[in-house]
Amino acid sequence: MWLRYQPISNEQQLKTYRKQITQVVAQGDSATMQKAAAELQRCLSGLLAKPIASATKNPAKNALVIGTPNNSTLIAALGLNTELAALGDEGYLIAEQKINKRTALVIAANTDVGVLYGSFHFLHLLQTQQSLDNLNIGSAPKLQHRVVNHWDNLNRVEERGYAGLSLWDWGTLPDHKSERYEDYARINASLGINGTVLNNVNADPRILSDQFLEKIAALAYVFRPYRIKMYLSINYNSPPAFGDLETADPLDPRVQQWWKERTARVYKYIPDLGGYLVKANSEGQPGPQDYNRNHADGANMLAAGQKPFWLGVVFWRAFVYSPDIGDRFRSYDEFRPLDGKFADNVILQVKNGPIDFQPREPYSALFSAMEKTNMMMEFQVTQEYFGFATHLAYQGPLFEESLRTETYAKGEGSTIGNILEGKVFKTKRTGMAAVINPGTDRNWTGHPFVQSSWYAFGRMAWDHEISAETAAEEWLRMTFSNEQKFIDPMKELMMTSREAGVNYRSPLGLTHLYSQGDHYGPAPWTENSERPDWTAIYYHRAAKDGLGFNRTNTGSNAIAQYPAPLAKIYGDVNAVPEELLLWFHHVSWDHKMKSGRTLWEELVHKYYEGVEQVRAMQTAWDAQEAWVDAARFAQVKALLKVQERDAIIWRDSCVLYFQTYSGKLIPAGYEKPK
Ligand code: GCW
Repeated sequence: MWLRYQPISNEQQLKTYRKQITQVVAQGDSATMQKAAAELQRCLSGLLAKPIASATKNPAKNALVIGTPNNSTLIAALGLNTELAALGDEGYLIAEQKINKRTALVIAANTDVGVLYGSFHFLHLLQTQQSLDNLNIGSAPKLQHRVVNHWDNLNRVEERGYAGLSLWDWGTLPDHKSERYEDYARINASLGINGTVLNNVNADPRILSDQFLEKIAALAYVFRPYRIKMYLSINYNSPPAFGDLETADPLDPRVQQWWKERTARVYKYIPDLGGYLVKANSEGQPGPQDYNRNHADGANMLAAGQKPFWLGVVFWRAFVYSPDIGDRFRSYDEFRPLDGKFADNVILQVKNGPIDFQPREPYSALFSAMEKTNMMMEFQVTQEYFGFATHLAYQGPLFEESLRTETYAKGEGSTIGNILEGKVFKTKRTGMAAVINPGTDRNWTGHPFVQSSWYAFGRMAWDHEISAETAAEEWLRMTFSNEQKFIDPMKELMMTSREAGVNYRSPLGLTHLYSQGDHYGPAPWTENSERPDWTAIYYHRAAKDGLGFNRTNTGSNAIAQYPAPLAKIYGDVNAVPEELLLWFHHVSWDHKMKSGRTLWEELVHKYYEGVEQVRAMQTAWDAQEAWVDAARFAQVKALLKVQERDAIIWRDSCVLYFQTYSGKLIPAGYEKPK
């Protein structure tokens, strides 16, 4: 991962750093402070290629002094109160200071976890070979809940995992605590991630049994010093599943009492539990609607069970869609009427798009519609729709595109990022989650570049204004090499990789052309399934007269879910961004595109462009052998070859299939389908 701590290769830089950091001085003795000091020791010894001294007092010249005004007399004496006041409970300050008239570098915060985050930031500076002269960095997270989600089943098979079996070895917990658990905590804490949901949202009720709680408590113990809170996905029907009641009706007092008691038991095992995550009435999961109640009834009942305890919240997922309606684009219809009805410790967890983690989606209209509801983002790092852990598809650009989308909910500046931050609707609780994929694979994520999406997610959860490009560059420097000749082409490769994935699968706003079930290869021809919205023809609506799903007022009118200025843009076939064209419009094959090509020609062009982009990625990677170790070089090279093969399959399947409707030739100049 990005915590490799290899020696600094630039000799001049190494000499300078060695002079600038002579010693680590830490005074607080909490577990978190000890972890911060240990991480600095471990990293500095690696980067500076020599052991580094540590002390608890009398800093030498050029010492690195870490602590809070409460746990360190050295920090308290600096009188940094004004600077620290602005940084809250998790922020930090990294600055050059004088201590006893000697120059020192200081990592100061209001809390121990702030010091830990500051320590990781400081290490990033060295890992990316930045200057330490005149340091004065203040940073605080913009969102409160920065959470990773695991879709791990209790039998260790991961739903949409693709990187081996689940990290959580339930069979040997709680007695054996694999050292990977702590490394996992370090990886997350290095980004400021402060929560994890261990188990699949398609939740097994047994997660709340004493047998599992004991195991979870052991993991919570490992994560605690890194201030990573434990959350659990719960099954809504737990009371009947445990055999205690015949109902899970949220308005039944026996059910309410059951959850209070069970939750009290959970807090006995994990006193600082963060709360529950719930997938209800979605894809066959049970929920309050089974008892003729709504999502707010269900969420609030669980939230009430949390309230007597420490800061507990309920993350209630908005990923619902019903087969009976004409347009799956409609979790909006279920949730919008409930705006303002959710308890204050409920946070609605909303996927970035209205359908399902597709290579490109417009934003979920809930973000601009739920003014009185806490909401958090759900992104996907695991590449369910991006070629699993086989294709290279850095998700940073997708996250950035989503977070920077202007919704106009309250005029300009109402970006998704600002809504999440609570700046637009003044909501109290904020957050961002991502479904990640680490498993027993030695490199954690299967494809080494999936790590980069985890990294970008963490950085953007801390600060949604960090760009995909910045995150890519940081990750490359820490994970591979600081060599500029490597960084520049690799950054370009990463920045193109998501768009390549869009182009060879579903360009111009097409969506969900996957073979059903596995979500890997193409099957735009799927038409028979138990549900109409589980077919591909439902999404693309290809016909002799054209292509695309009409969501304007002459179609499903889903466009009306968006604020008026945006609905106007999306609703106008000439104003809608072409990358979303077929999401919102059914367009004739001869429709003129901005390039001057017809829709048909543009579609072919994009599919072919996607394959060419993968080939360019191959060429760029092949030129990097000098900067990458042999194992990773060979692995990525081989995977890119598979990706090229798959991209061609996607291109040819889709182009030839759509050709049966357009009835037009593939324009001259493109290679023959294989
Ligand atoms: O995209 C769908 C996936 C399911 C997943 C579901 C969800 C966990 O195909 O595998 O289930 O989304 O997000 O709940």
